Amino acid sequence: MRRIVTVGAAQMGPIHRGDTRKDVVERLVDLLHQGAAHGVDVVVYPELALTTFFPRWFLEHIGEADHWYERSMPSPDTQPLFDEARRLGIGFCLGYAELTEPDERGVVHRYNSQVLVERDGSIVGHYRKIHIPGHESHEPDRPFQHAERYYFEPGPVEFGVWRAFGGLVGMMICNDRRWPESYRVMGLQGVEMILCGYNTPIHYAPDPSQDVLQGFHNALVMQAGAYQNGTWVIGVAKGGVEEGVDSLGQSCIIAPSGQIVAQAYTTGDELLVARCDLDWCQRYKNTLFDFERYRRPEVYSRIASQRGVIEP
Ligand code: CDT
Repeated sequence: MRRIVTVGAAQMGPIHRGDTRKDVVERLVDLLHQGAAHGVDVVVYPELALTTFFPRWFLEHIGEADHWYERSMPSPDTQPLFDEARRLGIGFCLGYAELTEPDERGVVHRYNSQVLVERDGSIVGHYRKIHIPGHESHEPDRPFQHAERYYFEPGPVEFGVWRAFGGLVGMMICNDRRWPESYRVMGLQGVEMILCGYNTPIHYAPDPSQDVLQGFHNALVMQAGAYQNGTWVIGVAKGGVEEGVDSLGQSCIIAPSGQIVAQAYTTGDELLVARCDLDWCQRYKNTLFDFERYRRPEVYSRIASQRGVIEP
């Protein structure tokens, strides 16, 4: 019996500042219903799928941003999505801003998170974004901010892989997809499908020559990560012009061969569907990327011990 997982990549168009959670959850449920019509097993939503991409604004008092975060998952506003998904027998992966309870020192933590839910409604995994891009303080020369490093702490736990949908499923969020270590840490746990939501502004203020290459770089990193680890990669955007900022669409479903098997053709709410054969991963994991046979961890020590460049 081949292990086929039918995936719905639920790209979203813009979410504006005035949109309520109820408005947004209705859109998520609509995409879920589209998935049900295609017989999907799991629907993958973007990074920060419940709100506008608020790190584009810098609020002097971070507590004023708390309304953009969820204090629990499911939260009261997302419960209808959990209920409908369970009724339909469809799993999902949802990106959201997480505000924790105070820890033992009375400190709350803010993470850019994703939750993975099985077809029976149980939460199988929770991931907190590890690579946080952008800047920590207000940068007045930018046309818009990318203050993720102000709004989110980096996730403290390494990339995980969970048993779900009959296979081995991992998660990453947006900027994580640009780092080969993200894929490899999951590859070393046998990952067969990586779920990745993203918000990628077209304009990159530190080097605008990259603007025209956003789509190329998006595909480049995810195709390479899929191939080099013999895994499916599902990349799902929140695209389009949101509060005046244009963001990349081009959500895609990538096979373990590195080939794109489905790609969004709009920048709005759009569901891509693909039947993903998890057993196809073994063609790569057992041959060119047979890690046990060919990897040389004894000469890779810098990868895990050194952060920046040390020139010879
Ligand atoms: N959300 C996110 O991580 N976006 C980044 C934008 C580039 S860094 C300002 C990304 O890697 O797509």
